[in-house]
Amino acid sequence: MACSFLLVVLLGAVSTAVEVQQPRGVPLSSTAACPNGSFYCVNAGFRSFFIPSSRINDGICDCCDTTDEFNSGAACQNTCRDLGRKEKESLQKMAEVAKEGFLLKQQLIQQAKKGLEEKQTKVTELQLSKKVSEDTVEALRLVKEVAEQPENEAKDRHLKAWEDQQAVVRSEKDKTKMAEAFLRLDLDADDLVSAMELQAHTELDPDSDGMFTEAEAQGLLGGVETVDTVAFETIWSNIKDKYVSEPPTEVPLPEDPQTAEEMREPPPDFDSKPYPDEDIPEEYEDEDQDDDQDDEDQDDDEDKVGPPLPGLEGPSLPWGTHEPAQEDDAQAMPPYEQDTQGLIDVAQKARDEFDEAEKALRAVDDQIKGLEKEISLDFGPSFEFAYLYGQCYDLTTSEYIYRLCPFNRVTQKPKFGGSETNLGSWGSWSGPEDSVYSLMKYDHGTGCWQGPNRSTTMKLICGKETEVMSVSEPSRCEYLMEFTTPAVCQDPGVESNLHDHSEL
Ligand code: MAN
Repeated sequence: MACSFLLVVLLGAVSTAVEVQQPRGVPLSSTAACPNGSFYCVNAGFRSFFIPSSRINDGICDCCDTTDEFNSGAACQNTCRDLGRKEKESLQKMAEVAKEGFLLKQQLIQQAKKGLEEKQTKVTELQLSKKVSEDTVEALRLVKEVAEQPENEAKDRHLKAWEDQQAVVRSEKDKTKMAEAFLRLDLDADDLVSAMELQAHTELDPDSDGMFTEAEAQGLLGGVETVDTVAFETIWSNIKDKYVSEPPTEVPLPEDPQTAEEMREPPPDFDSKPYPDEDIPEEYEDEDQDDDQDDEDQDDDEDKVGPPLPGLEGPSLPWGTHEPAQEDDAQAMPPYEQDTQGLIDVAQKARDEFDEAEKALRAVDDQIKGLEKEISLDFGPSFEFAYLYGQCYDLTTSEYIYRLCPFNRVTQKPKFGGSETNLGSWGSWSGPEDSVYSLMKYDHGTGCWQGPNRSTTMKLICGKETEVMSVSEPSRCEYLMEFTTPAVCQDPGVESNLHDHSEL
């Protein structure tokens, strides 16, 4: 409809050489009266563009040259020159940034190439150093193994001696208990334990049915009526786990002084020294001197086996610790002898040196791996992005602190406390085919509740500074970061998008 005016309305005054009379709303190159229902804003001094014909004379100034509102009475001002000037300034500014950025980019490229060469040289050096380190580790491993053999033998000897001594202590303790048990069981002090005497200890009832019969007692005695101290040794091993030392409620005390005297003597047939003295390892021999102390310590043990009976204090153990004052397990192994300790010290030194060498080798290896990884990354056609490696850039918004570590990862941390969220790890360059290095994709970040794993697209924009300009979340858990860097600045002489119509 609006186009019906077009052919009849010409621009008014033809006052200057640059002003052209033309049909309103039709580009000079077109002869159609109303091309595709569009109206052409010439916008001299700014950019020409089409608007839908429906916007003609709608009271809103669409063309900066006011030509769309020729019959609506709208008071439009021609702002084209102003807009053109501003756009020109802005484009000029961008061109300056691009120019400076492009210069910076050249420096980055030079640095990156130098850095790459240095890294390659470093890898070669480190590989040589790794070989030396490996040889050192192997040599020190041998030294260590040679030193550890006598060390282990000496430690084993020490441990064995300690265990043997512990076994003697346990055996002596058991014999003491056995002797005491015999005396307690032998109620009539005739040096024999009978089935009837055994019956007084109802805890020994084999079937624990509350009826400890004489036949059961005899069974425990091996089918005989009585056993002497020698035969009791066999019986003892069968009953000792159940036996409790508390004397029966009525213990008939021997009245005959002769018998009482005999009771003070240790039972004659128990061998209180089952191991010959010469078997005692030297390192434990001097413990004999501790007898007094040991005698005092014995009280603890006696609490467990009942009050001491006359004649039971005596059986001395071969290594001097003739009564364990406490549970066997609670006793600490004595310190190593000087010779053994010397061997341990030598072996320990060899171990420390070996560990150090291994650590040094690992460090060299890690360095090589790190450099090889860096060298293998795609830092752009001229390594212009290499300088971003190992760096991190933060942007704080009202809610979060975003951190971008190029070629590594992107994170989001709540500003007022809370844990960090991974917004993606370095994935790949992902710009369009003609500008692959304009976008970076970081993916496989922290899972989003009922959504995808978080990911970030980083848009690289030419700038003199390297910084994160903005962060947005266009779709839930999919982030977009705008990042300026000189590395994407193009040679400003090559292309220009400036369509300056100010000459029109
Ligand atoms: C967190 C942040 C947000 C994200 C939601 C999704 O709050 O990572 O960016 O949108 O989780 O639940």
